[in-house]
Amino acid sequence: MTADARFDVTTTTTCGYCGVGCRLEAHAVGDHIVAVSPAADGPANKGHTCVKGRFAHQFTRSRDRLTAPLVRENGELRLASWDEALDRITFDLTRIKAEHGPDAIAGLASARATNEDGWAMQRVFRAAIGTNNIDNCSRVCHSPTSYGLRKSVGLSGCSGSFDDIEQSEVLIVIGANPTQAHPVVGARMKQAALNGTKIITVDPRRTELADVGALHCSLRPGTNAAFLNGIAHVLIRDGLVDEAFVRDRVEGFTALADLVQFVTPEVVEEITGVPAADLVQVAHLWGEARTGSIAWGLGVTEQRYGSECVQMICNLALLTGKIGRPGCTLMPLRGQNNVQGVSDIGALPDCYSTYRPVGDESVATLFEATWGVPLRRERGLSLPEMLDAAIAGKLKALWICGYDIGQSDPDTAKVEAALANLELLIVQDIFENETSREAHVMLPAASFLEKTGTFTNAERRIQLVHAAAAPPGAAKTDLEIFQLVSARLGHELPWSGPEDVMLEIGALTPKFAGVTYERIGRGGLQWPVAPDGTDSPRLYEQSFALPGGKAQLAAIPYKPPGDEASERYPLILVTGRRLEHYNVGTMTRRTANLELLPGEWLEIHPDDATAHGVADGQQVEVESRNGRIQVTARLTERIAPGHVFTAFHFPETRTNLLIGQSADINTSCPEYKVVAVSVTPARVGSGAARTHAVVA
Ligand SMILES: Nc1nc2c(c(=O)[nH]1)N[C@H]1C(S)=C(S)[C@@H](COP(=O)(O)OP(=O)(O)OC[C@H]3O[C@@H](n4cnc5c(=O)[nH]c(N)nc54)[C@H](O)[C@@H]3O)O[C@H]1N2
Ligand SMILES: Nc1nc2c(c(=O)[nH]1)N[C@H]1C(S)=C(S)[C@@H](COP(=O)(O)OP(=O)(O)OC[C@H]3O[C@@H](n4cnc5c(=O)[nH]c(N)nc54)[C@H](O)[C@@H]3O)O[C@H]1N2
Ligand code: SF4
Ligand SMILES: [Mo]
Repeated sequence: MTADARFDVTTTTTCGYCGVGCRLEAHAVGDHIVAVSPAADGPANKGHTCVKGRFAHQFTRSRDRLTAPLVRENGELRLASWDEALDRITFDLTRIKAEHGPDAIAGLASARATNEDGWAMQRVFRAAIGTNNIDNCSRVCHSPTSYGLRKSVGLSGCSGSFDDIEQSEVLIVIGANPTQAHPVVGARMKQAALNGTKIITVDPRRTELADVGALHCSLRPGTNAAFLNGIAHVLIRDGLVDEAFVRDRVEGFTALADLVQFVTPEVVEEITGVPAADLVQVAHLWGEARTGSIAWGLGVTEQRYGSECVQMICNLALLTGKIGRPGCTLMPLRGQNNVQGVSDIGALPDCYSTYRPVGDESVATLFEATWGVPLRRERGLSLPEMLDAAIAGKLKALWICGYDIGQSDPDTAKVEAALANLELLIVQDIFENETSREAHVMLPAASFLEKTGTFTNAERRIQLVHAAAAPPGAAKTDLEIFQLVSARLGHELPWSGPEDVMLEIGALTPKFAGVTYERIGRGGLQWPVAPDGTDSPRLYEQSFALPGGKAQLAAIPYKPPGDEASERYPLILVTGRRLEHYNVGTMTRRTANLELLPGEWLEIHPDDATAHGVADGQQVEVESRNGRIQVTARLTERIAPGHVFTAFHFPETRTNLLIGQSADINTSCPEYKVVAVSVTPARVGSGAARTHAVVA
C-alpha cells in the first residue's frame, strides 16, 4: 500500500530491463502503472534508476500488447481461446513426439522472465516432453563468461558485488559500456572515479567512462587476448606478481610465464594498436594498487575467442591476488534482468541448476525422484544446433518464450529459414515480434510488472519481483502457461504459485538450499545460500570452487578474430546498444524513449566518411560477406578510423543480416563484435532493408 495520495497502490519490485537489478517502487492508479521511482534501499541502485527503469513502463498499456492467444489458420494468425491454443499445442507436440521422438522438439527460455518461469520451462522439456533440448539467450551473450569463470575460479558469477566498485583503487573496464548499458553501475563508476578510483577503459570506442578515466586504451576489435597476455607479461617481468598468493592458491604459473614471455609491449602494440607505453602503465597501475576490480562485457565475450579471454581476465586478478577481498572483484556485467538466473536454474542443454551436468548420475537420480519420471543423461541441442537441426528437417517444433531470435540472433536469413521449416513454432511473448511472423501459435504473457517471482542480477543477487498491475486481457504469467501445457501433456507441475517453485529449486539445488521469499526480503540473497539462509556476497575468500580449492591460470595464445578487413570489406563493424532502447526494442519502442531516439544510425569516423564518399546524415549501404543493409550515417570522432558502429534495436534496420556464423570456439556465442564491411552511399531504390511500421 502507499502513503502517497496520488497513487492507489505502490509495489516494491525489481527492474525487468538490465542485469543491474535496480529495486523499484511501481505506483498504480486503478489497473494502471502510472509512475515508477527508485527504491531507496535497493542494494545495487541505492536510490537511483536509469531512463528505462524509471520511465519505460508505458509499454504495459500499449494497444499492441498480446491480450489473447493467436493460432495460425489458412496462413493467417487469428484470435483464439486458451482452450483452442492449448489443444493445438498439445495435439501437435504429442504427434511430433510420437512420429519423430522427443528430440524433434526444442525450447528457448527467456532471460527476461523469472527464475520460476525458467525452472518451469526446463521441467516441462525434461520431464513432460523428455528432451534436454533447452537453451536461453545467454548463449549469444555471456555464455563465454560462464565458461571462463568456471574454468579459472569455479563458479559462474561475479566474484563479489557492485559495492566493490567504490572500494577499488583501480578499475579496468574492458569491452563494456556501462554508462549506456548498465547506467546505474556506470554512474557508480563515474562517481568512484571522481572519488579517486583510477578507471582504465579498454575499448575500440572512446566510451563516456573514458572521459573520467585515468587511461583509455583503444584497441583493434578482436585483439583482447594480446592485450591481456601483454599485461600478464609486464606483471611478471616487472615483479608485480603476488608471489605468496600464486604459490598458495593458484596453479599453472609456469606455463603462463613461459607463454607470455615473448608477448612484449611492442608485440602487443603491433597487434592491438595500443601504444607499448600505455600497456606498461596499465600493468603498473593494476599491479601496484592494493585493490582492484575488472568489469567486462560483450566486447570480450561476443568474439571468436571470448571464453578464452575471460580466462585471461581471471589471470590478471589471480597473478596479483586481487580476488576474494573487498575492492577486488571479477565483475561480468551480465546483460538482461535475469540472464544470470535463467542459466543458474538450468535452462541449458547440458546442465541442471547451478551448472551440474545432465550426465551426473547422482544429480539426475535426485531430479528423477522428485519429478517422478525417467530423465535423459545425454546433453540436448544448443540454440545454434537447434537452428541447424530445423534447417536439416530434424527439429520439428520450437517453443520460444520471451526471446526474439528473428531480430537478435546472427545471420537473420538463416534464422528465418530455420523458423520457416518448423511444423510447430510457439511464441510466448508480451508482443508480436520478428520471430512471431512464422508462429503457429502465440501465447500472451504477463510482463515483469504484472507477475511475482525472482530475478538474479549480475551480482548473483536473487531479488523479489512483485506484480504491480494485472496482466492485460486474457494474458497469463509464463509460469501459469507452463503449468497449463504440462498438465495437458500428462505431467502436473504441482505448485500453487511461484513461491512453491522456489522451494523446489532449493530442494534440488544445494547452492539455493536456504532461499525462501521471506529470507530474500527487500535486500536479496547472493548465492550460494546455505540451508540456514546465510548468503555469499563475496566468493573465494579462502579457496576456489575447483578441485583442490586452487584457481587455474590459463596459458592461451592470441589468435586473430574470425573476420578481418580486406580490400572489398575495408572497415570493421562493431555492433552494440544505445541507452534509450533495449535489445530488440519491443518494449522501449512503445514508450516515450522512441521520441528520444527514433531510429538507427551508423557511427563512422570523418576520415573514413571522406574516403568512402559518405556525408553526415546520408543513407548508406553497409555490406558484409553475409548480407547488406541500409542505414543513416553519422560522423563522429568517438569511433577510431577503420571501425564503424551500429546497434540492433530497430527491426527495420535488420542489422543481423550482416552477422555471419563465426562464434566463440567453446560456447558458440556469436562474433557480433567483429564483422568486415564496406560502406557506400546508398543507391536509390536498392532496397537492401525491408521496412515496416513500428507503432508506438
Ligand atoms: N540501454 C541498453 N542497456 C542494455 C541493453 C540494451 O539493449 N540497451 N542490453 C542489455 C544486454 S542484453 C547486455 S548483454 C548488456 C551489454 O552491455 P555491454 O557489454 O556494455 O554492451 P555493448 O555495447 O554491446 O558492448 C560493449 C563494448 O564493447 C566494445 N567492443 C567491441 N569490440 C571489442 C573488442 O574487441 N575489445 C574490446 N575491449 N571492446 C570491444 C564496444 O565498442 C562497446 O563499447 O547491456 C544490457 N543493457
Ligand atoms: N548485432 C547484435 N545483435 C545482438 C547483440 C549485439 O551486441 N549485436 N547482442 C545479443 C545479446 S547480448 C542479447 S542478450 C540478445 C537479446 O535479444 P532478445 O532476448 O531477443 O531481446 P530482448 O529485447 O531482451 O527480449 C526478447 C523478447 O522477450 C519479450 N519479453 C519481455 N518480457 C517478457 C516476459 O516477461 N515474458 C515473455 N514471455 N516475454 C517477454 C520481449 O517482448 C521480446 O520479444 O541480442 C543479441 N543480439
Ligand atoms: S540500470 Fe538497469 S536495472 Fe537499473 S533502472 Fe536502468 S535498466 Fe533497470
Ligand atoms: Mo545480452
